[in-house]
Amino acid sequence: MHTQRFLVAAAAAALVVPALAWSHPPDGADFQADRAAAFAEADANHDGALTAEEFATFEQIMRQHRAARHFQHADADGNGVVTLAELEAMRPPGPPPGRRGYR
Ligand SMILES: [Ca+2]
Ligand SMILES: [Ca+2]
Repeated sequence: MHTQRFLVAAAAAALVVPALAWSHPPDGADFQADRAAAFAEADANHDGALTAEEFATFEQIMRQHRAARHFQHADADGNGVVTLAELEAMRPPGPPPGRRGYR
């Protein structure tokens, strides 16, 4: 019955591998978590909806979160500061320079 035991172990391994892959969620999941956290933080009266004033706070928090994520991404060696070399080595998240602005 060694074969059966091997199959169980293989099945368990197949379940573990996708779980490990989730420990590094894609940016989309990060963004959703950020948005949920920012919403909760901005909803000052906790009624589950944002007034115009609360929405302005929400936007401000989202900007800060985005800046913090960009900073972490730019700080390649993780020493807490971003050098010009690190900025130059980093792939820009937006459109390439010279093609700024939206249509
Ligand atoms: Ca509210
Ligand atoms: Ca650095």
